[in-house]
Amino acid sequence: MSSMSSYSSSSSLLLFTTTTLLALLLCSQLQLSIAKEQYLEFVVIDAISPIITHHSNKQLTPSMQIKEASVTRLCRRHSIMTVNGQFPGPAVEVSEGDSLMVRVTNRGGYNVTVHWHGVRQMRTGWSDGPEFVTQCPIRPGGSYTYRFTVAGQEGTLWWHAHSSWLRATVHGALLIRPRAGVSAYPFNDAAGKPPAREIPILLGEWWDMNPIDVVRTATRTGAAPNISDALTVNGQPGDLYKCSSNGTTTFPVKSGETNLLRFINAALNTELFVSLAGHTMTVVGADASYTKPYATSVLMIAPGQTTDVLVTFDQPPGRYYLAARAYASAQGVPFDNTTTTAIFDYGGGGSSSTSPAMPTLPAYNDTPTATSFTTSLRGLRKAELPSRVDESLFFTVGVGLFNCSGGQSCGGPNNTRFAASINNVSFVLPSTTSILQAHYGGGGSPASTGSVFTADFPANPPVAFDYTAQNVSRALWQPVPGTKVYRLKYGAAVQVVLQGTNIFAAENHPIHLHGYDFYILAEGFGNFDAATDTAKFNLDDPPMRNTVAVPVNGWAVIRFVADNPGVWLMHCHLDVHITWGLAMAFLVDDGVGELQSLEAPPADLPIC
Ligand SMILES: [Cu+2]
Repeated sequence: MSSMSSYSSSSSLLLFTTTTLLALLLCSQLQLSIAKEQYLEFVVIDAISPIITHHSNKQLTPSMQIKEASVTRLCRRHSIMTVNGQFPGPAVEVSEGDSLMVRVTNRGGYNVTVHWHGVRQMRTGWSDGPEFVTQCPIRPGGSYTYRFTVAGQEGTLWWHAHSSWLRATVHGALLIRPRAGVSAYPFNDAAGKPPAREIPILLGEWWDMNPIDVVRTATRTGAAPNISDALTVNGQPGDLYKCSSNGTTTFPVKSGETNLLRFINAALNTELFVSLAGHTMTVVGADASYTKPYATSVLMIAPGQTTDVLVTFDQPPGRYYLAARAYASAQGVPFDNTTTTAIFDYGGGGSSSTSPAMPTLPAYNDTPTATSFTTSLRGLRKAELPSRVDESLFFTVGVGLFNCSGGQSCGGPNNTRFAASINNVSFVLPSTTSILQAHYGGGGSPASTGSVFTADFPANPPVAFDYTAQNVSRALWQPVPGTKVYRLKYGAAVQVVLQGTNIFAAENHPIHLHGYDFYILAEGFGNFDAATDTAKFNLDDPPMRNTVAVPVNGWAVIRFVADNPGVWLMHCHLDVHITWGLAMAFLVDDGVGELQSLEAPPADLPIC
C-alpha cells in the first residue's frame, strides 16, 4: 500500500506499466489475450481510499468508462458525467518513464475526449486529446485507447475531458513519482526522509445545473455563461455551503509529520487563492517541474496549474481549515464569490464540536498577492535555454465582442455576442476532422480555401495599439473568426510575448500550451516594451510550466524549443474564454528521421 491513505474523497485507479507488465509476463497468470496485445490495463478498485500502483488485482475493469452517475450537492440530486462513476475521477499514479495505454469507452450521451494535461506527448500527438485539434471526439458507444509515455516530468499533472464543458466533472489527478532506483524527490522532511504522505487536492467548480446546458445556453444567446454555485475540494463544497457539512472533505494527518500536498486547479473559470489555517506551505513544484523551495501562507493557482507543497503539521493538535476562493482580476465581471473548505485533522478524534481554525484569504481582487506568489517561483535547477531565438512572436490575448449579425441571438452587452481572441483571431474548431489529421493527410495548405485550417496565424497583432489603455477604441473590439495555425520548423527556439488587453475587461488569463513545457522569463504590467523589459528576463532559473497566468492588464514572456512535432493547442484555460475563441495552435513540422517525426495515427483513432 502506498502512502496515500489519507486521500479519502476519491477512489483509486491502478495501472500496469511496461515494467510491471514484463514482470507479470515473466512470473505469471496474465491472461493470454492481454499478453498478446501487450496491453497495459487501467483497473479500478471501487474503494474509498488508497491509491496503489503496480499491483495486480483480481477484480479489474480494464477501461476508463465515461458514464453518468448520481450525486447530491447543495441539497439537490444531479446526474453527472464521470469516469467509472467517480467524482472526482480516479487518480492515475505513475513513475517517470512509464508508458501507458488507457482505453476510454464512452457510455455517456455526449461526445468526449480525454486530455492528459501537461504530458508532453513526444511524437504521440494523437493521444493529446483536444477535440477537433488532435482527434475527432469519441462518440457515445465508441472507444479509443490513449498511448503515451510520461518522460522527463515529475510531480503533479492531471487528466480531464477536452470536449465542451465536460471537464467540470470528468477530471482526475495524474501523479508522477521519480523512478525508483533512478531518481528521488529533491526534498525531504526535517529528519531527512521523504514526505510521510502525499495528498492530492483537486479544486473544482460546481453548477447547480448541467454544465453542458450552461455553456450551450451561453453559446446560443451570446451572453456570458452562468457563474458556478460552489467551489469544491475533492468534489465537496464544504462546511460553508447548504447541505454540505456531512460531505466535507477531511484529511486525517499525523502530528509532526511532513506531507506533500498536490494541488490541482480543476475549476473551469476561477483562479483561486488557497490557504491552510495556522500552517506555512513550502512550494516545491509546479506543473510537474521542481521549484526552489518557497515558503508562503497563500497560493494562487489558476485553472490548469498544479502546485506541490510541503506542510509540516507542527501546530497544536486540532482541526484546521484549508480554504479556497476566487482571485477575480476582472473589474465589474460577475464571479463565484463563495469559499470552499476542507479540514486537516490531527486532533486525535473528538473535539469536532469546536469549529476548525479558519485561514485569512486575500481579497478577491488582490493582484499584488497573486503576482507576488507567481513571480516568487524559481526553477530548481539552472535553465537549459537556447541562446538564440528563431521565432519572436507577440500575441495579444483578451476578450472582445462580435457585432450582431442577422438571425443571431445577441445577449451580450449592447446587442453583441461575447468573443475572445489571440492576435484578433477568434479560434474556431473544425467540425469535419481534426487539425492534426488534416495536417497528416495534407489538408492545410496555406492558400487553399475550404481546407480545414490555414497556416497564416499572425506573428504579431494586425494593428499595434495601446493594449492596456483605459479606453481601447471600440473599432478594435471585434475579432475575426478563423481556424489558423502558426507553423514552426522542428527545433526552432520560440519566444512568445503574451500581452493582455484591456478590451471589454482586462483579466488575468491562464494560458496553457499543449505538448510543451515552457520557461516563464518575465512578467509585468502595462504594455511589454522590448527596449526595457528584455533586461528583466530571468535566463538563470526561470520556472518551467505548462500554464502561465498572464497578469491582468499586463504581459508574460515564455520560451520553448519546438522539439515535438504535431499540432499543439495554446489557449486560455478559463473555459468561458476558450469557448469564446481565446485559442490558437502551433503546427510543428517533423525534423529529420523517425525520432524527430510524428508517429503514424493509431488504427482506432475516432472518425468524425
Ligand atoms: Cu482567459
